[in-house]
Amino acid sequence: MMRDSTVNFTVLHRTCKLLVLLCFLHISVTLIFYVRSLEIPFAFAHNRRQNHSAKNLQTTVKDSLPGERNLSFDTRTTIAKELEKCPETSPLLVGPLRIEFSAPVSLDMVIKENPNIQKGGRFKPGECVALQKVAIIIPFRNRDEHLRFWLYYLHPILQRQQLDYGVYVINQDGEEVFNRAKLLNIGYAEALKEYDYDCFVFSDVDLIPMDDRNLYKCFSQPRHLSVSMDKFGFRLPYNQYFGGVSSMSKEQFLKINGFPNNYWGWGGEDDDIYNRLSSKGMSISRPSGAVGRCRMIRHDRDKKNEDNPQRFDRIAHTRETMNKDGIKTLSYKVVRVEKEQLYTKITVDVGKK
Ligand code: UDH
Ligand code: NGS
Repeated sequence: MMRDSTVNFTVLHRTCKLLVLLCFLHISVTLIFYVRSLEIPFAFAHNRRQNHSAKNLQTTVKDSLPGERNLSFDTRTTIAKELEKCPETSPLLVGPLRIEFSAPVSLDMVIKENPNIQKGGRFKPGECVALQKVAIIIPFRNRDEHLRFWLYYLHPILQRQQLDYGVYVINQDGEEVFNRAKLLNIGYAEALKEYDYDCFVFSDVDLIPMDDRNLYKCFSQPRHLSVSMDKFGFRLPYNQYFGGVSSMSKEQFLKINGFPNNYWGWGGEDDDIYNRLSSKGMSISRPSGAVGRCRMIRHDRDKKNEDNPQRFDRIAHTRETMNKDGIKTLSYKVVRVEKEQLYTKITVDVGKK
């Protein structure tokens, strides 16, 4: 009897041990599966975050993840590369514009109304990759009031045109005779030091387009943009007129050796540029008279910009002089570079007559 109960006890003991072992095994397996089940959603979350970032690259900088808003201009450039190209015709254009100069404008006001302009007067669209990189070059001296109007009207227009652009005000230092064409050459050279521009718009500071369909970009031929000015009764003063606002690709500009450096004072330099273009077999592209309407801000004659008495003789010899005088022989000194919010001001010593 005693032996039987001992045997039973031993069997029971073994069975219990087996059960405990089984329980332990079960718990271990359950634990392993539990831990793995925790890793699965983690892995999903990880993948989803990556997809989300990729999607952002394809949409706009404005849709960026928190923390991306403070990206530098260069980082935003990298992101923009993933966007689609902008359309040939921007959907943001509105057509004819009301332009008036009766009430003065302040720079603070222009800055507030154009929050997407980057320091130095740089902009690129957030929704697509601009078709051209455009440097806008303004020859300048003592025309601050005109510059404020120009910035006030042009920044919104250029943004609606979906351009990747920068505004460069080339300020002639000192009191010597003004040299518009040389300042434009300097603007070309200085802008290229900063960014890989492929198009250059040369604009007087006192000319404002009256229609945003007048595109400040480059075309297959050099472009004349200020074709229909109020002061000329909204028509060209003469067929070869190339003054005011014009645009040229880098290639077109280099083909004519840039602009002349030796037109001191008023007049003729734009005719010389026209002669250069036609001598190289290029024609002038223009918007229609309606789209090309523009207003000039009335002003008194500037000091140190009197009529250049040599201009008629110079324009009679463009073909002979253009290879010796131009961007290849440009010489000047940069006095100061100021990165304002709405433009880059480059003060230069152009030398004297
Ligand atoms: N500019 C300045 N400061 C000057 C002179 C010229 O900023 O002291 C710039 C400015 O961008 C201006 C451009 O150069 O828009 C052309 O100047 P301009 O004097 O040649 O042309 P604008 O149409 O005045 O402004 C024309 C004066 C009328 C001359 C008539 C001659 N018979
Ligand atoms: C021509 C000038 C151009 C000038 C144009 C318009 O006569 O440089 O008038 O001038 N050519 C010569 O003098 C050789 S404007 O009325 O805008 O002052 O751009």
